[in-house]
Amino acid sequence: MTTHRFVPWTDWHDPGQPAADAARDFHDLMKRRRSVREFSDKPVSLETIEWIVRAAGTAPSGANKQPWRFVCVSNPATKRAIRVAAEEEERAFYAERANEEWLADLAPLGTDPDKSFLEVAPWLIVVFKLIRQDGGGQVYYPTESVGLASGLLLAAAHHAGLVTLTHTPSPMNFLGKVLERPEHERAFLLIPVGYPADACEVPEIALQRKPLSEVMVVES
Ligand code: IYR
Repeated sequence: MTTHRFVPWTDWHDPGQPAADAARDFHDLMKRRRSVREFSDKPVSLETIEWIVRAAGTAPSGANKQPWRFVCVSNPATKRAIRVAAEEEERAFYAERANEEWLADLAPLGTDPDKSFLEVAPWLIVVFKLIRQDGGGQVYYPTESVGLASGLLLAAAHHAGLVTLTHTPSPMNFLGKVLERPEHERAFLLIPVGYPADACEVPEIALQRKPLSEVMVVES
């Protein structure tokens, strides 16, 4: 029988200030994150992207199976192929797949089938969910796990002074084809990463967040 070792854990993060102050500071940083569609072509180093992906990979996951792959694309030809394929899906989405309510909800965002940011942003991080381990073993709660990792990825990029877009071309299976990923990897999110364009704008609704009273219920 295998013995499962436990090891002492001592590097718990002590913020060195009251928890409420540390929590407020983090909130003040995170509230400045916006989904951005106007990117600069200013380069971002591979090292930066590697640290961001490492941070994403610290997320908790079902039975610690870490069911994710982050395909990081800076190659212009590959970015172009992704843009072309994404725009084809998006044209169908805007012309026929989306219903009236969905289109009305998107109107304030000003989105359309033009996805030029997919070629402008220096990096596209394509997040894949593993529905089985590479060796074929089971994974658990892969959707929750990869969602958590993606959230950390967005926070890590923001912390590094970069901007992101959580892009969900629909359907997304073209990404597995363009990037020649194996069958057990399912495209989950397409995240352009870079710097904002000069005079970058975001929709006004991107500034609105629900008040605590709407999102929080306290039972004490
Ligand atoms: N995938 C489309 C539409 C879209 C859908 C949602 I929900 C958004 O929050 C934003 C866009 C597009 O990217 O244009």
